[in-house]
Amino acid sequence: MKSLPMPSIELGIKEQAHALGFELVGIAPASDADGFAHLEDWLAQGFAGEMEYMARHAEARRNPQSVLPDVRSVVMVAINYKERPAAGSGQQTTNKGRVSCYAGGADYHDVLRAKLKGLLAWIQGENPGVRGRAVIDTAPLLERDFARRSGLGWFGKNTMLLNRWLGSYFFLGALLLDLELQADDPFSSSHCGTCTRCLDACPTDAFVGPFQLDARRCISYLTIELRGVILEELRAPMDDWVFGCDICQEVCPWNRKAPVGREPSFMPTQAGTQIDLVEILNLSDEDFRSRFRDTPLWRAGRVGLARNAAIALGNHGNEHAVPALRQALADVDPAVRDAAAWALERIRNR
Ligand code: B12
Ligand code: SF4
Ligand code: SF4
Repeated sequence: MKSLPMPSIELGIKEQAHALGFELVGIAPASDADGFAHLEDWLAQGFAGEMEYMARHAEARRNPQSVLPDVRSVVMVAINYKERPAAGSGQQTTNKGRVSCYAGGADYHDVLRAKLKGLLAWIQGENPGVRGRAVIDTAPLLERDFARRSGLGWFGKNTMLLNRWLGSYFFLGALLLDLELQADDPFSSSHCGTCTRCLDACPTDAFVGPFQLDARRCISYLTIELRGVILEELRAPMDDWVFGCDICQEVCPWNRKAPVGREPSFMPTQAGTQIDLVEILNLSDEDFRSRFRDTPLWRAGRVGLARNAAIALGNHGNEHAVPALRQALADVDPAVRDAAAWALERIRNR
């Protein structure tokens, strides 16, 4: 009697990853990142702004060996967070600020870390002694680079990794292993064609050209990463975004037909993707801590969110916000005071 062929470890890893909720999984060899020269160029042009961790750990992004010595393979996973469109979504509501749809639910770092640890435990069950490390923005690794290389998709002109089925509303995660695995073919085609919708739609002109983003002008950087005062010319185009920005993905044709995400923890919580700006502007440190501690918005800090809320209120131009903005003129932080003064001036001039 013929015995059935043993299922390969690669197949087993993929089945487990799907069972854990990852829509995409691919395997890349643990060699130098193909796009490292692009990263060097990007840093040299100053496009990273104040994200000095990008420059500090730049060399480490050349090869995953710097994250896990003896690494042999990089298992790349992707999980969909696309929101179900709500009635009236996209509409601006008076005194509400928009939060990027990636941040309406749980913090993706926590969700992916737990799933990747589950995957590692399964692999170690099959191959005792294997060492691995899960990475979700938590170590220097060019994630989109390895995702393309493991066959997950192509670099869109908006710099997002795109997949024909999922579009770009997905998070990436990596599991570095000291186990030699059969790698998948890299994704070598591009499906952007002559389209330039993302480049044309960016309200702050953050794209220097296709595939090149000057983060210093990106609303995502301004609202989440930048500490201190936001350049005046960028405040009006920020509109009512208070945490992240989805515009260069919203306009992408590949996201139109992409399925809605299945992971329950990414579904918007009560705060959701529209938050009350006046409430945010006048939050105390303690209120901020208790409301946002375990959410993605924690990263912006009380000051960052209050500054962003003041700018969004100025852009709404609604006089109801004047008392809260006046109160913010006495905020302990100069960036909040500056944004509140700008917003009051903008409302007055309307
Ligand atoms: C720094 C960072 C940012 C910065 C800078 C973004 C940027 N485009 O570089 C800011 C704060 C602006 C940002 C914003 C966002 N980010 Co971010 N970010 C990162 C981080 C930590 C590093 C990215 C990086 O290395 N940038 C440096 C540049 C040089 O690299 P790159 O853009 O990936 O470019 C690669 C290729 O495009 C290629 N390349 C570069 N130039 C050229 C030129 C040509 C001609 C070609 C062909 C290729 C090419 O080589 C590069 C290296 O591989 C990654 C996580 C990680 N560790 O990788 C998440 C990550 C990229 N971000 C993510 C997300 C979700 C976002 C936002 C959508 C969040 C939001 N809604 O606000 C926005 C999207 C804005 C945008 N259009 O990119 C996801 C993207 C998932 C995906 N499907 O692509 C990641 C992977 C996090 C994750 N684990 O899921 N982010
Ligand atoms: S996230 Fe928004 S601001 Fe940043 S590049 Fe995309 S459209 Fe422009
Ligand atoms: S909007 Fe067009 S150019 Fe931009 S990423 Fe999508 S398909 Fe590519």
